Amino acid sequence: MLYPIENRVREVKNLNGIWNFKIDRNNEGIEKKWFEQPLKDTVPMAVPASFNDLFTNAEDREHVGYVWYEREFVIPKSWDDKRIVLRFGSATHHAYVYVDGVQVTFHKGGFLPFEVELTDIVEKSVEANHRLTVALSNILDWTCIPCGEVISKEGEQYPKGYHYQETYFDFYNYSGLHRPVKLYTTPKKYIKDIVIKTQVEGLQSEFDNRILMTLNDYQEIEKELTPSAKSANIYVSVESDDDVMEISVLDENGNTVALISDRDIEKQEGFYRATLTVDNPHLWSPGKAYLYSVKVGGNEDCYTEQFGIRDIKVTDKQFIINGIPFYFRGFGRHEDSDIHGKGLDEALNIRDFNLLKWIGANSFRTSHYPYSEEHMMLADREGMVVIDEVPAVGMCFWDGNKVFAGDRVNDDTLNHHLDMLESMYQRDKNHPCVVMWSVANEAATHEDGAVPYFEKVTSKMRELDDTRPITIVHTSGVDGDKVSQWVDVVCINRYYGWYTDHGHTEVIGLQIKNEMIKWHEKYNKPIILSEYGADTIAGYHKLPAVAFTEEFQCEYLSEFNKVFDQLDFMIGEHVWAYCDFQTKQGLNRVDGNKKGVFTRNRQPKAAAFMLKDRWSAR
Ligand code: GCB
Repeated sequence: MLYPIENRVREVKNLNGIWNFKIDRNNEGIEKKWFEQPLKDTVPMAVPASFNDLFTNAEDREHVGYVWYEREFVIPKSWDDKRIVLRFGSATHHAYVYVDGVQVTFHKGGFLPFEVELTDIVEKSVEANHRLTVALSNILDWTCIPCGEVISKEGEQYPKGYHYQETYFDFYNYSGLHRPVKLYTTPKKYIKDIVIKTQVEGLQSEFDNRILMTLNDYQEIEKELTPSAKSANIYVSVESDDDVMEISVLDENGNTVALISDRDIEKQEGFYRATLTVDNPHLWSPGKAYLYSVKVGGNEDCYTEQFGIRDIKVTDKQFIINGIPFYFRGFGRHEDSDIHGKGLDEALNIRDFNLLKWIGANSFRTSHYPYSEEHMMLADREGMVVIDEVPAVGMCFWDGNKVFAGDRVNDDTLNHHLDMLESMYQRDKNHPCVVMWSVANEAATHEDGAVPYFEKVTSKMRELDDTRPITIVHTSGVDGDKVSQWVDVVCINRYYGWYTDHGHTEVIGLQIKNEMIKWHEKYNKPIILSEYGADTIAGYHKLPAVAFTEEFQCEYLSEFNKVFDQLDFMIGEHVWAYCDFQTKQGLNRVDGNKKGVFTRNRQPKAAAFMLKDRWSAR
């Protein structure tokens, strides 16, 4: 799916701003056809934003079910001959969309974009002004990802109608129109999609296969080797109902470095293919981004898509980017901030990337859902390596109850999961920052029912993309896990000394080392510790350290880090978490999860300086 861009034949109109908003307290609006008339008794609401933290009362903040958004938009006369599309960056989680009282689309899945063509609808209307209404539900159940269920309780202990949204994941169920809403135009015959794959020839940064044990070893080769290659083949495949006349590759300065025109383009029923070659390409490398563009010129339409040239290989002990073994240092993160919730905040994103660079991080995982397109574009530009995760989270019970036995995760969940993989791939396929797909976080992969489920999930991901490795992020133990035969890299979340043997940092080294060795013996694949961390209250100090102090977080993380430096198959450390974030209320959550190395307001705790010291190249 292409991102809306502006050029001489395409226009974009932003529908962000203040919309009318109404909470559907009895979840009756759809039945009563609220969409047919302008909404009554509305309050102002910001888009993009989560609606939750903008309210001052619990009833509105915690509303379970539908909320309604409404605004007007105008189609300028100059758009008369254009194809007009309405596009949502995301709507969390399920949305019915109406224009002038008529349903134009429905979308399920809160973290990926969707769009609908409006040309016919607006053409039929004599008015320039149109009413856009969105009925948005934040209910999570077992037919969707993330999974959840609405719990109702009755009896004399509970007020009438008592219910709440239960989730089995650790972030607040922020809801709303979280990402930009846009109208855009294309010519009537238009370019539908562009897939760009690259193949690097003659890598010259091949390293000498010495054993890489410590983070320092990786930093040495990072300094020694400059990624370079003799040439690169760029395979471009375009889906279009406009005739494609020219496909070219532009460098960062806009110079054409390869071009194929009409008669050399392979054509087959709406699909156009070309292979272009770039000599001595600038490679897209971690921390050293270089972005080329493919420009597709049609008879009527034109689209320019950025991409990077880079090579990825995975061995039994290494993750190799452009011939150079790569060590993931960084975080699991969240799109989360005060007031905005999960709403896109471009200023916050810039601060985040500046902090990631300051601390010496080279990568992050989009735990636990694909982040905004604007976020991914920044990662491309900043050379930040990304593990892109589908919103498959909340598929595990900690009390021994089964999730994959049939009555919870079911065929609908699976189908939705497969749809979301496809939609994530379609959105992010051309981003060089994405080096690996994560198809789930902490699912109960020790259950028998998880086996057929993840066989389908992993093969779908491979069918979609034959260029990137895949992973599943585990909570299951090494003996129980039943699915890692299908992944390329084993990612494990571990909290030794926190959720087990709480406060005892002296057990961490032994426990993590023993376990990592067993995982590697079992699967012979490289391992990333994709989460480890301790809740830490900023400004809370104690000597000797106790849990929740800044000193404890430093000691805790260091115990893990020491072990990573002793195992040559460990290829990364992603601390949980980048910064503090909001969760549902819970006995072990004091206004959210405090495992951040930065506060929710993006200021450093002591561990940030400790990690900066470890991660920064010398
Ligand atoms: C995990 C989850 C993450 C939680 C974290 C924690 O394993 O993947 O979503 O926030 O643990 O802090 O408990």
